[in-house]
This record gives sequence, C-alpha cells and structure tokens, in this order.
Amino acid sequence: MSENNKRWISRLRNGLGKSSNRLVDGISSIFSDRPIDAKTLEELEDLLISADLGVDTANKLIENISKRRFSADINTSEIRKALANDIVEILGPVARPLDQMTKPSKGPQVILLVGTNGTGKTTTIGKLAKRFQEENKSVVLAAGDTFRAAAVDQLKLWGERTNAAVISQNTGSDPAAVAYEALEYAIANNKDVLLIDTAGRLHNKENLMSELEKVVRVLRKIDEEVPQEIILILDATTGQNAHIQVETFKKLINISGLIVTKLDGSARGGVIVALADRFSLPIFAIGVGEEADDLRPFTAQNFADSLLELPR
Ligand SMILES: Nc1nc2c(ncn2[C@@H]2O[C@H](COP(=O)(O)OP(=O)(O)OP(=O)(O)O)[C@@H](O)[C@H]2O)c(=O)[nH]1
Ligand SMILES: [Mg+2]
Repeated sequence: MSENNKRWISRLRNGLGKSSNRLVDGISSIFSDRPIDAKTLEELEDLLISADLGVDTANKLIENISKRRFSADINTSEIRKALANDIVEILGPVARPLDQMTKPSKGPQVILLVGTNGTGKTTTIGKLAKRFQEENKSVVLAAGDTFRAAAVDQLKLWGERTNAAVISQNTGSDPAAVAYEALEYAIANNKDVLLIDTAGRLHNKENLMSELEKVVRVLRKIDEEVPQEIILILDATTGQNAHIQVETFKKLINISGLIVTKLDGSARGGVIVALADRFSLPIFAIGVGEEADDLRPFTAQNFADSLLELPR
C-alpha cells in the first residue's frame, strides 16, 4: 500500500473514531463472557441502530450474523470481522471513485451540487476543484447561490485557492441564469469541468426546490446531456435526517450520487451504511475535514474496517 493511501486511511480512522469506538466498545460489552444467542443478538441490533445503521439494515446484519457459525469460545474480533464483511457487501456496489463520474461526449463535464443548508456544498466544490486541477483539468465554478453576497465571496476564495475561474452575478439574480452563463463560458473557453454551487435549501420549501429544476432545464437548452452528475451533499452529523433529505431531493430531481461530509469527529458514520442499503445511490467521496485535501475516496473495505476498528 502506498504511503499516500496509508495516510488517507489513518485520517478516515481518526475521523470515524467516535462512531467506531462506540460500536467496538458496545460489541465488547455485549459479548464479554456471553454467547451469541437471541438476547445478545437483540442487544447488538440495538447497538447498530443507535450507531445510525437504521432498523432495516441492522435487522439484515443481525440475520446474517445469526446464520454464521462461530467457534465455541467466540471472541469479539470475529464478530467485528463478520459484521465488516457484511457491511462491505452493502457498501461495495455503491462505492464509486470520482473518475467514474459520467463523462461528456463533448464539451465540459458539468456537475451540479445540491443539498440542504450548511451540508458542505461550497466546501466540497473547492475540494473537487482542487482534485480536478491536480489532474490537469481546467475548472470553472458557477456561483449559483445568489441568496447571500457572502456565498459568492466564499466561492471566489475557493476559485483563487484552486486557480479556477468563477462566474457570478449580483445577489438576488436567478441561479439558472448564472448556471447558463457559466456553461456558455466553459464551452467558449474549452474548459474541462464546470462545478455549479447552489443555495442550501430546506427540503420542505417548495419554491426553492423548483428553482433547482429550472437550473437543470435551462442548462439543457444549451446541451441536453448536462449536468452529467447531480450530487446531493449530505452532512453525516445529521444522522437519520439524511434519509429524509435523500427522499425529498430524489423526488424532485434526478440525483445521480452522493458525497457525505463531516465524517471527521462525527459519531454518526454508520448512517452511510443505511443510506447505501436503502437508496443504492453511488457514493463518490467523503469529506473528513474543512481543508481542500479533506475529500477522500470512498472504498467499502476501508470504510467497514475503519468503522469496526479492524487492522488494515
Ligand atoms: N469538519 C468538517 N467540516 C466541514 C466539512 N465540509 C464542510 N465543512 C464545514 O461546514 C460548514 C458549512 O460548509 P459550506 O461548504 O459552507 O456548506 P454549504 O452547504 O455550502 O452551506 P450553505 O451554502 O449555507 O447551504 C463550513 O464551516 C465548512 O468548513 C467536512 O467534511 N468536515
Ligand atoms: Mg454554500
């Protein structure tokens, strides 16, 4: 394993520390001097639910555990390994590297980022811009959050840091108009990637949600293929609320994948397993901090091993 990979995994482990400590301590205390039976399995199910794995997923994992054969003197690391294996089965199909995002047949790759307030959309755009620049791709950022002047300034700062052009209009202007102008700019200047920021919107505010539809509709007047990806940004610290966010956004626009942020220091990393199991949406990356380098690839085995504190 490369040094770089090792460093990433140790950052992920640190990030997931609170979630994994709780799971691992819980498993140790449930199975200390007790066998795997209906009672301990019920306690394990409760533990998984309290770690945000969700009722259905916890239930499925427990069912799998109950079917497995363990040695008579089971130790808790065997249980952790079995759980990690089953979690890998759930996460494997949704873990998707960034370079597997849909590529355009012509023109720039357009990625629209959406989500509720404060989930990390703008920060994730900065992180993605850095990643693409490192691959020698030219990047344009569209300041589609026209609600607050501060939002444009925040995006401009990321533009400066990552050497990306930023297209913005006055506060209060139509986000669809900003997106349209940015796409025209990206095409005219042969840019490789266009990342479109949007205002945080509560999923229960209908007018704001329909504004998103308009952004997509207007972009498609220029090119029917775009945006190639509509990524929903979820804040892991909101735990179960993430489910409602996915449901509501999915109803309105065609979400093509997720990026889950704030996995550093949050005690709620387990929610990713529940989301993967329930929605099967690709997870393209995870956020483990506020800096440009804090976007990590999401890989099933690393995540499951980190969540259960298994050796690498
Ligand atoms: N710890 C941590 N903080 C993050 C992460 N991603 C974003 N943040 C922080 O979360 C806060 C909100 O991030 P923004 O990127 O402004 O979120 P947003 O979705 O654009 O917010 P609105 O535009 O207001 O809806 C900022 O303080 C970020 O630094 C992450 O992965 N880890
Ligand atoms: Mg923002």
